[in-house]
Amino acid sequence: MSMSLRTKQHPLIGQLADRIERTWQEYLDLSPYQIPHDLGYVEGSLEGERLVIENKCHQTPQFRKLHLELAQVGKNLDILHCVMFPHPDRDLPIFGADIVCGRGSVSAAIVDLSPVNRDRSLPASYQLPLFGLPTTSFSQVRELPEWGDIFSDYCLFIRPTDAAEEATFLDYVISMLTIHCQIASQTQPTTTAPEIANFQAGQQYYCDRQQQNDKTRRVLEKSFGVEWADRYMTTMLFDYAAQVASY
Ligand code: BLA
Repeated sequence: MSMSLRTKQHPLIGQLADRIERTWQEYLDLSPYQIPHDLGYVEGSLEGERLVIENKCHQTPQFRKLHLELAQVGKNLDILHCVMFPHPDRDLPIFGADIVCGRGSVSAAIVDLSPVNRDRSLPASYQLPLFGLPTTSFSQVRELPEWGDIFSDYCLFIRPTDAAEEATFLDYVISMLTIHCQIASQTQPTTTAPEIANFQAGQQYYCDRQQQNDKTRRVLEKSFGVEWADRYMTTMLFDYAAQVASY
């Protein structure tokens, strides 16, 4: 399960990518997910620096798509992006994480379990385990952007300032991911159409909001152009199941 970029990136990215994959393997029953044929590995350099993207995806009985992406812009910008989209017939939040490193230091590290049901609350089964997460303290907590109303109270958005804070962030991500995988693997599908429509609408809202992240869009546009960036954001990064899948 090795990806070639990770050895060239900021060490926090390689460490998190390895631990995410190990956690998935430990708790979930992974099978292959078909990435659109031209989007697994992409390279571009239109007007800016060279952008290299490596994607890896899986699916499981609970998740429509587990997506881990590593990207590198020139020599100076390293990115890890991870999103777990549940099948829309499960009352499961969306796990998402993003790390952006510029010139050797991490500028943004974010993780969340974002609720998708109508009242935007996490399922009851998550409350106690998440409440039990160790409390963290970081010297630079960042303010969420305007489109960030999708994130839960457990969202962590920081700029780690030293190795100890990086390690604390890493542990928090993996604790949250482990809770999610454990609960998800015991969750049964819902069969009522209104509930499925509710979860689907929540996932769509999440994707619509994430597509408003201009910082991501601009990086992609600079190397691949406006149209390609839009297609990538809507089909690879934040696509939602348009119909109830037949599985
Ligand atoms: C911020 N995302 C950013 C930034 C860049 C990217 C350059 C600005 C860094 C900073 O403010 O310090 C770029 N992120 C990318 C690119 C990809 C990517 C190019 O994933 C993929 C190819 N973003 C996500 C997910 C979350 C997320 C899953 O993809 C959260 C779960 C959040 N990224 C996120 C947030 C910001 C950010 C909240 C800060 C936005 C802001 O401050 O305006």
